Amino acid sequence: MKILAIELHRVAMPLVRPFETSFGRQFARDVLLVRVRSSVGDGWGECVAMADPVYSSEYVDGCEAVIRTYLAPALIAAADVTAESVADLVGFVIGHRMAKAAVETAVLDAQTRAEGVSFGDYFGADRDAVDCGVSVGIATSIDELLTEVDGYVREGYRRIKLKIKPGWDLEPVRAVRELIGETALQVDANTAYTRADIEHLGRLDAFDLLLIEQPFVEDDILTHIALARAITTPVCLDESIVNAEVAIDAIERGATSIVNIKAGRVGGYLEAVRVHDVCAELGVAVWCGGMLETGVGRAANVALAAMANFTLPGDTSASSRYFAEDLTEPFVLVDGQLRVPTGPGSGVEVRDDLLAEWALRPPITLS
Ligand code: NPQ
Ligand code: MG
Repeated sequence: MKILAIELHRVAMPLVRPFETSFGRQFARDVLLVRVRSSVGDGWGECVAMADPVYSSEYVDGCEAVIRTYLAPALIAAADVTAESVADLVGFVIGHRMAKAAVETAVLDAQTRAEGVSFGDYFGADRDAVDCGVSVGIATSIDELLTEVDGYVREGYRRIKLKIKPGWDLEPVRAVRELIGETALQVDANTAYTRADIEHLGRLDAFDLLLIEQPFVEDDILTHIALARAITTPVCLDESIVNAEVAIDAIERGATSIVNIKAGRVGGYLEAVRVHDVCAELGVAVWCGGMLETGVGRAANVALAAMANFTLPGDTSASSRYFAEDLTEPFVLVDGQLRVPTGPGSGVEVRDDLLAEWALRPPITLS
């Protein structure tokens, strides 16, 4: 296809409740959406970067700058663009994987819509619905946490994930384990601990957790290896896994025995499929992470999570977990699952009324 123009839309999505992690509290999702206009039709991609560089080095204004200055001009100048060639066309830019992923996804959406192929078929999904978990933020009290978790269990979520940090770990985990009985439970530290905490984290072994996610800083594979050797709870990397080669390295060295896959973190859905494949070859189960996506990103995540080696419930929650109203038709939990869209491309349609209503500024058109 020929890329005719790339539009950057900036939307503020109000969250149904503030979401607190070890790196801060979010009240709204300030999201960048990319629309490509091409010779074969339009496509959408969602950028998962946050407003501020407090979770990843990438952030929304930075992603916009990289797309405007480098990625969009490279694609618009190319004689022919396919989803499979985007990574090479933008490969001269180092890093900026979240920005690249948003653009590649928009091209993939345009391409597969034109071909009448769904994302699920394109990725090689082997089921029509996926098991869903929910990520639960740090609360202001144990009582408040239990009320929130109880609501999710009643809604049917098949796994609970608690955000933890030093000072908010053993007690909330103990209380939630008591509340939910045998329901699957895991924790995510978002890099909040250090090597000195290994013995303390070993106390989580008492609570029969599915895994502990990213306890240490992302570049520090060695400390994750030390933890994995010291405790029985499986260690799972998120922020550290930036491509398939790093996944192989971390797995072979014993730093991670389960892998969280987020397409934005690895530079796009094509690389996410590669991470899935190498993990499958190495006998390592994967699950689909989440970044508070609108329906645009959620649709792609649900399709990815329907691949064979996604054997654990993902952070692919229903739209209602985050938003009273989604930018697309809402994803609704049915018996703890979300259905994989079957229409061409991502299979969802962006609501122009909400896109305009929640816009932070008029769209920027690059051509
Ligand atoms: C994680 N996601 O697994 C991330 C962290 C996270 C669902 O726990 C705005 C944008 C706010 C991205 C808060 C979940 C966010 C965000 C948390 C990502 O580590
Ligand atoms: Mg995580």
